[in-house]
Amino acid sequence: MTTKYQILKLLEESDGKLVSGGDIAEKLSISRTAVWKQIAALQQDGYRIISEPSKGYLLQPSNVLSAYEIEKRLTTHTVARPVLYFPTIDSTNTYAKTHTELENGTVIVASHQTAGVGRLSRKFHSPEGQGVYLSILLHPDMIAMADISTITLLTAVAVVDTIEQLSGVRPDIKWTNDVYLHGRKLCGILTEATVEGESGVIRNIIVGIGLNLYQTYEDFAPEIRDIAGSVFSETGKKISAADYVACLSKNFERYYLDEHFPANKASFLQKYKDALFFLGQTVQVISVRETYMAVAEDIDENGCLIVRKEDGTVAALNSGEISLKIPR
Ligand code: BT5
Repeated sequence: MTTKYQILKLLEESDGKLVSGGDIAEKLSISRTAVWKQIAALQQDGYRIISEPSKGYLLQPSNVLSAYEIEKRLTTHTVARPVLYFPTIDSTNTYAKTHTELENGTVIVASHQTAGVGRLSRKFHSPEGQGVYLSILLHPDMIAMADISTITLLTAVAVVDTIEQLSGVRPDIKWTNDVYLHGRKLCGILTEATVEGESGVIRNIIVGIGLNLYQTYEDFAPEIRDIAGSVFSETGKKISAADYVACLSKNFERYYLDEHFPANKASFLQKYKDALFFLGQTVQVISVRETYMAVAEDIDENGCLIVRKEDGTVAALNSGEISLKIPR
């Protein structure tokens, strides 16, 4: 552990009492100036540390996202071990795709993305300090192409469980990859895979999850202001990003590893269906080829959306190229 985090740990363990610079210096065999420099670095990271001249330092409750803060909260065996944190990155999915040598379960987390991506190369707004953006890298043993889209559904259930556990409110799911609350999108999921050209074997899966945490409606860019929301705007709760990453890692691990995905498909698909907010309603189906109105009836065992068109015919929609619009 670096000196900076050794000092942080001493402050965390002080039970609300001031810790003198002299005591820290002695315990860690460093100079008081070195202590002071590390305290300044911690403050720079966002820790609220009060300094009382000639008495010492006091750590106040702080909301900081870092690998240290996530690791402190982790209860997983594989997911997020290790966890890599970047204050700013282009895209956590891009990082995972270009660093597939990292271990199975590695999680890449950022507080800000300069080139966050959604499906079909759409932009995912990832402003600094307003949300949390992460990717889980997986090296599956043997996995069918069709199961990749079901991982998106599994992830949506893990996200919904996590937000409920931390805020007390259970959000909804919009097929296929969005988490909503009060008709506003809080979270988007993008699952990608790398396939070996020769054999067609799927080598890596990258599950990217972006969550809006703290925005008010005015904070969103004009093009998404009417459709986007955050955990704060919809529940009034400011949950910590580190709590969220640790809790989501645990929930994902449970559904994906502990329950032996895809053997548990039926049970998480039922949870997925229970969270869908538009079953039984008329929706607009938008594909590259056509746009039409249909009643959303069910989700089948492969995660396809079953719709009944106006002429009475039934279709099973595969997620890839299709978007849904739900009339308000
Ligand atoms: C998604 O695509 O929603 C998948 C987003 C995945 C983002 C994560 S963040 C970590 C990882 N690294 C990445 O680079 N990506 C992943 P899609 O269903 O195609 O939705 C994109 C659409 O959602 C956009 O066209 C906007 O209309 C809307 N949108 C963009 N940013 C948003 C935001 N922050 N909140 C709500 N809606 C947003």
